[in-house]
Amino acid sequence: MTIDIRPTDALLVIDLQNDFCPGGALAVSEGDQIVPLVNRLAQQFAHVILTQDWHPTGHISFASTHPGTKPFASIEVPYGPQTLWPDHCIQHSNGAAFHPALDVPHAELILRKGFRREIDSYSAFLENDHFTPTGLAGYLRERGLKRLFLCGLAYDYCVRHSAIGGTALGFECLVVEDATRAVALPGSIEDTNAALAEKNIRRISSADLLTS
Ligand code: VGL
Ligand code: ZN
Repeated sequence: MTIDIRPTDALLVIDLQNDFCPGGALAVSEGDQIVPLVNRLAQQFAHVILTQDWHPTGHISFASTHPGTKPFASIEVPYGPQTLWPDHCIQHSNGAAFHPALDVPHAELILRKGFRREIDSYSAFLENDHFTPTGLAGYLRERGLKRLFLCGLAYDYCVRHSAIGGTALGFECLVVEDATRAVALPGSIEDTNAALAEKNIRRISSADLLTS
């Protein structure tokens, strides 16, 4: 079904960065394949916001920070469980840069997240301590932006938690499923589908937004 884009809608492009694409430190299978589609989607929106995973060295989410651990394991940190990752999206590195083919010159905000060494942030709204806001909700409210279409990487981590976090703060969030790709750890896609369904967050297709 076709969804009409309103002046108070925004496209939220999550973490379309080199490290999440093939060849990157935390490569998501086919992560790069969504770039042309994201570019086309962005052309439909007056308002586009990009997020950028932006970690310092020694970040709490890096397995390398915790001797004796391996990437993709889970550990307990002061705010609860935290999945460990390979070092990725280090501030100012090429891996943290947006995919070179991402072409959204009219993007209005680049929101960096995960920049505190002691707290990871999957959600574009709330860091993983479930307490520290990123400021995005205030930005959207001040700008009168109410409905968000989410795309980017990764479906089962930052897209998932951003959609759920935005919904909890009163924004209507829809996930443009074919404009995402997943890390796909065991069960993570199924968990994400269930978590989105529980919050009544719709998964739509880019075809619902692209009329031509
Ligand atoms: C992400 C794992 C670690 C994401 C970021 O963008 O989905 N996943 N950092
Ligand atoms: Zn990260």
